[in-house]
Amino acid sequence: MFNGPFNCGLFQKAVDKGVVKVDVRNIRDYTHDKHHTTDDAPYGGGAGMVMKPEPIFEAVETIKAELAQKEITDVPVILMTPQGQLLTQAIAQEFTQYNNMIIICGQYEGVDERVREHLVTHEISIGDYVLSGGELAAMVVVNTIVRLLPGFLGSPESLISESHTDGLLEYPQYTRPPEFRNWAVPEVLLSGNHAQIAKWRKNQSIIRTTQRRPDMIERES
Ligand code: 6GU
Repeated sequence: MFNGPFNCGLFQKAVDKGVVKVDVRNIRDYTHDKHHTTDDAPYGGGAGMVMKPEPIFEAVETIKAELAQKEITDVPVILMTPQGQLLTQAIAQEFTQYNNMIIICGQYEGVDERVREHLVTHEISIGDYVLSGGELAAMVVVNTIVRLLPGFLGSPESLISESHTDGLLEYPQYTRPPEFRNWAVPEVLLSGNHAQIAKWRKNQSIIRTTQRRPDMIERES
């Protein structure tokens, strides 16, 4: 499941350049019964299954021990869950401070509460909707953080003006040709007047954000 997003395009390049290293583990490898059981019925009854604590603790503790051999300690342990803190650009930026992180992909039905209480340091959700498992969400989190790391982008300046970085959506972008099917590129962009262009772009960002995401304008003021 992780092969697509981590093994193509810019992300693959980042892996090749050593910007990031991803190590995917299968929780089933940390079970000891014949059926590699990772979940069980909830105490108290109810629908669905709950992920058992033992394989998750064993997996995370094994990884922590491997890292400790390399003198890496205090690694954050993130649980992907729809009950977590909502991922934002600011949170992604905060996570760039860590050189290592362990991410647990929970299943929607949930993980045993003792995992949250005694193993996990952060809980993250990627939005107010429900995925069948935390894997896709984990890939979103990793991608969002890793593209901010030095060496990921060819021109890191692209990070400055993009949507959500300064609390506004990005301005409209155009490239050649100057006229396509009678639709012209705004004059100002061809003017070479950089002050005017900057002013136009800022204005467009504000208009766009007001129209599409009034909640973002309110949050800023
Ligand atoms: Cl982190 N997990 C699941 N299962 N669903 C989600 C989510 C995470 N974030 C949004 N929906």
